[in-house]
Amino acid sequence: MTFRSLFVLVLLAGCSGGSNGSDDTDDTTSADTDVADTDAFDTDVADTDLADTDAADTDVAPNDVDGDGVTDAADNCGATWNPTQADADSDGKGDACDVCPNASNPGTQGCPVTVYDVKSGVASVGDAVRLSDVLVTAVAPQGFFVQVKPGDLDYLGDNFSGLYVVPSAFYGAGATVGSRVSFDGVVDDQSGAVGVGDLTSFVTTAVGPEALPLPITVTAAEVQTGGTRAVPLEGVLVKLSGVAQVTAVDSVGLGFTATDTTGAVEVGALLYSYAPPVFGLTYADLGGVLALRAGVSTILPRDGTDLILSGP
Ligand SMILES: [Ca+2]
Ligand SMILES: [Ca+2]
Ligand SMILES: [Ca+2]
Repeated sequence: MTFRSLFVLVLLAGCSGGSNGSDDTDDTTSADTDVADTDAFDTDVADTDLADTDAADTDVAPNDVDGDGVTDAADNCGATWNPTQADADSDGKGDACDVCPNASNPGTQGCPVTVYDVKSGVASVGDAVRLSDVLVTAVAPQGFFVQVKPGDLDYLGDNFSGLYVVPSAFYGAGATVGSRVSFDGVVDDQSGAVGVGDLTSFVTTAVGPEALPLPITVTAAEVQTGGTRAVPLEGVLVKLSGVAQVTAVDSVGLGFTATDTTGAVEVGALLYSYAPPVFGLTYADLGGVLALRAGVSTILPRDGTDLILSGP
């Protein structure tokens, strides 16, 4: 018998003993089983099971959910495997999970964005964002509109230049028309229009009041619900180019339908309680902030200068 054959025989004998061979009645005692299972030759199932439930295997997971070797409490991306913990902007959010890895935004501070980013979809609903030095164009009972105006460093045109901001319980109250403000908040879907809400900071950077951007001249057809400019100019100051007539009056509130030669658009009183509209009245000037209200593209006059009756 060669040495190799002898080795195999010994191995087989070991397995037989570990699997409760009938020739070994002592195997049912705990002492005997323990010895067999820790035998160097023993590769049976029982031994593997013991290894899987031993302390070394289960100690790692509870406080390092992503298994990157950094405990949850110290991990700068607790749910993302990033053993190097690289954090280029040193804001405490690791590069692997930092939405803006090169723009410091510690804590609840949002990533720096422009109004255009929010309105054109560069930033997504749910993103924490920071808007800086934007101009307040109108103040509503429960929020305010901001807009980028020609001459601003980040001005990129009329489209997607305005949005509505909903303050939180602690931040955003007290915005005034013509002031510049900076704030952190979350991109939200405001009944179909994209804006910013849930503010986590708010500061007035310049009281002003600064001159507001001139209204964009539009037709009713362009800004009515589904019109070609209704979405791009949502949140932007607009003004109808021609005379508009009251062709329908809402049964509740002061809302009405204004019709020019191109189409009909809804007008609402969110920002200004004007005199009740009368069917057939005509306005030489009709303007305000264009806003999607309950799914309806609506012009919101800000004051008397946005609603000027025509002729006698
Ligand atoms: Ca970890
Ligand atoms: Ca991690
Ligand atoms: Ca970072």
